[in-house]
Amino acid sequence: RPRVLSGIQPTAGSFHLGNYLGAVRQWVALQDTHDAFYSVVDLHAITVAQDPEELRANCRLAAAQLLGAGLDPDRCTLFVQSHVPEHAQLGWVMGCITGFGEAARMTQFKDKSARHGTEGTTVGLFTYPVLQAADILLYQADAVPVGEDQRQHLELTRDLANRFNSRYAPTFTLPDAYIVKETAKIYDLQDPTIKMSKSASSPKGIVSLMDEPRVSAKKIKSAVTDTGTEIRYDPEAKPGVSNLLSIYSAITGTAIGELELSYEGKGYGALKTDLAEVLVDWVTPFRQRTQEYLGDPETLDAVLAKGAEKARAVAAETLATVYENIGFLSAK
Ligand code: AQP
Repeated sequence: RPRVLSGIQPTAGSFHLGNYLGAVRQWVALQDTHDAFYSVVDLHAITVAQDPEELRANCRLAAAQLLGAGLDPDRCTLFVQSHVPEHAQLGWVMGCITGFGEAARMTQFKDKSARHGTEGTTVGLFTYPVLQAADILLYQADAVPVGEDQRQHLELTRDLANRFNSRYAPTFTLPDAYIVKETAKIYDLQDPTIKMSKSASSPKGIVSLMDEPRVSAKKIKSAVTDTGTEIRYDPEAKPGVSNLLSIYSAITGTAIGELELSYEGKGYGALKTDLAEVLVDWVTPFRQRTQEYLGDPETLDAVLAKGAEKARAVAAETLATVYENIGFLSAK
């Protein structure tokens, strides 16, 4: 079976609709076809300041949401990044083959550092994509299911893997980004020209999956649409309506063309009302399942402990090969 690896940060508590449709939904599907490794990437989370108690709670909340979304610990390996020390270890090695200028070209870093200012921007935020490369390469992943915003980081990962392989010895599998076009970028409900984002969206622009469903329904109903009345998928001319159609189609599995036909002659209000209902129907059981996992932290922690053990077995093997190929003296 080909292998997949992906991660999600335990920041901001609830996942948002973009995280789910862009990434987590694919994670669930890929459990059936791939040897799947999924991680709550807490080392990445601390690239911006975190409150310790909140971080701990958010880590469990992230794991519970992943299980609530349908990850099955018997069919995938679910683990917390800091439980597998090889991530930080390989991260260092990767940093030593990354050019400063190469890292400085990452657009996510440019965006985030612009938001945090010089003092608020950590070295960790700068080397984030280097650690991400280590996350992926440790597991010899063939594919990495992510949203469009991660494409550039995936290209860096491939460059670093290639560089290491040719400088030392063939060591790493070159991973491909696994990006589902239709949901690769879910947009902010209030500003459909920017992606829905934990850190950049206004509260009204983001659907947080752990919010009361009626709150999310209200946000859908007050989403910004476009001038005109026609319900048509046209991201250039009608970004707001197109975003709603993408979300609708992804949740229900109905093709966008079919949705366009069924809303012919109807107004934006009808589309929003129906989408709000569809969202509530999906998110209500998701929240219930997540809350059940949260209510049983012992089981949750046991799942994560078992996941870490499985992940470590793979990660340790790769790191040993890396150390050997670099020329480190064996510790034996
Ligand atoms: N709007 C989005 N549409 C599609 N996919 C998205 N992802 C994030 N936003 C969208 C994907 O979600 C996965 C987890 O991402 P993360 O843990 O790195 O979360 P994030 O990038 O911190 O999420 P945000 O909301 O984008 O946070 P900020 O604002 O801090 O950057 C990834 O696969 C990502 O592509």
